[in-house]
Amino acid sequence: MKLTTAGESHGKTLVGIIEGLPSNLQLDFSKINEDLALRQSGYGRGGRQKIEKDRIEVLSGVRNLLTLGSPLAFMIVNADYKNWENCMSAESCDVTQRTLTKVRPGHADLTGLLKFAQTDARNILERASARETAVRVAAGSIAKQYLSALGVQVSGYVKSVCGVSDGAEYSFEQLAEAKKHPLFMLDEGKEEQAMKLIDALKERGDTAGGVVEIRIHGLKSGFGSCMTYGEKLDARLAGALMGVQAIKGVEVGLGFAAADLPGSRVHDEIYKKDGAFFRHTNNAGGIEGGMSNGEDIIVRAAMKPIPTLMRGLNTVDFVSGEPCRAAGERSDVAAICACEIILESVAAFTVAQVVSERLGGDNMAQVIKRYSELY
Ligand code: EPS
Repeated sequence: MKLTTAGESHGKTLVGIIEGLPSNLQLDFSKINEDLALRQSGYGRGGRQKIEKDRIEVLSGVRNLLTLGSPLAFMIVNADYKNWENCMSAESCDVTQRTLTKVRPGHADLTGLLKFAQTDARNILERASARETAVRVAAGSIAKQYLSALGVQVSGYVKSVCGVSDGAEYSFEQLAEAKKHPLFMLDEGKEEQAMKLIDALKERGDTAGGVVEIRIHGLKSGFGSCMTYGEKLDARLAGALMGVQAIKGVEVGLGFAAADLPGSRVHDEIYKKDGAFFRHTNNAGGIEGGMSNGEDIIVRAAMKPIPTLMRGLNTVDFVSGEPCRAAGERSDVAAICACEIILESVAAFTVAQVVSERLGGDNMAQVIKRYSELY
């Protein structure tokens, strides 16, 4: 299973193509659009989300709500394009409008300009923009429907915002509550505190990041491999999560905390009852030897603060070479809720890829039968 995305932030449309889906997967488009709306939601988002109303429009690969086994192509239209057509069109247009040369620290602007031999960072940032993640959310939502047919669920919540951290542990079932909250947090006191902090940062023209936890529930053991490093499930998930804009760190299970503890307090002891193996703890985050072990898979990712600050940071104008403040027309203050649903989607797509690599299957009935035969 493979996803290709295309599209610029203020271009005509975003596009996705998924190859390798089996036939006869029943799709619920309203669920995909719900995930797209969640990506646009959350406390601290900026003006752009008032313009967009993201919806999936399927172009091929589906008939009467059922996948055909052919490439599934879809688009998500950029409503803002009408305001940018005169400088973003593929046809001849006026590229002297909306140029960006006051390169933003933390964004792709400067390194992209040098690498792609450009003088206007617009040619870099349009693609580097997190707008592209709308496609990954739609694809991840389809992957969730594929996994759901096997009894595998994916969920998550926001664990911290700019240092306001929820240290509690929650059951998988409790995570469903998170999306009802303005910051997808489960501790209301912490959430209140985080919202006040976002207000204060907005006032100061500053931005926030945070930490998101994603869980995959119900995946049988043996997905991934201990035999070749590229097939390790933790490596696949970490690579996919790190591939999301603004992610600077990923951990699995206890993660970095495991390095500070003796082995007796880290490794999950193994028991057997009625023919089934189980553990009382899940410090490994559901992955041992690069393979799922049947417990919940737990991954956390750290999002850096948004690099477009309304107050601007010190930088240099790429064309004049003069010191200046970085550009900032409008910006999200925090996009941690978007980050949560994006990471959930990317994790779901990665697990769906790993499942389809192991099980193959031309049609859903075959996939479901093969999955049911596993331990
Ligand atoms: C982004 C800048 C902002 C964000 C955008 C990502 O867009 P604009 O420049 O239009 O104000 O809103 O994210 C989205 C549009 C989105 O849908 O997530 C950036 O520079 O990365």
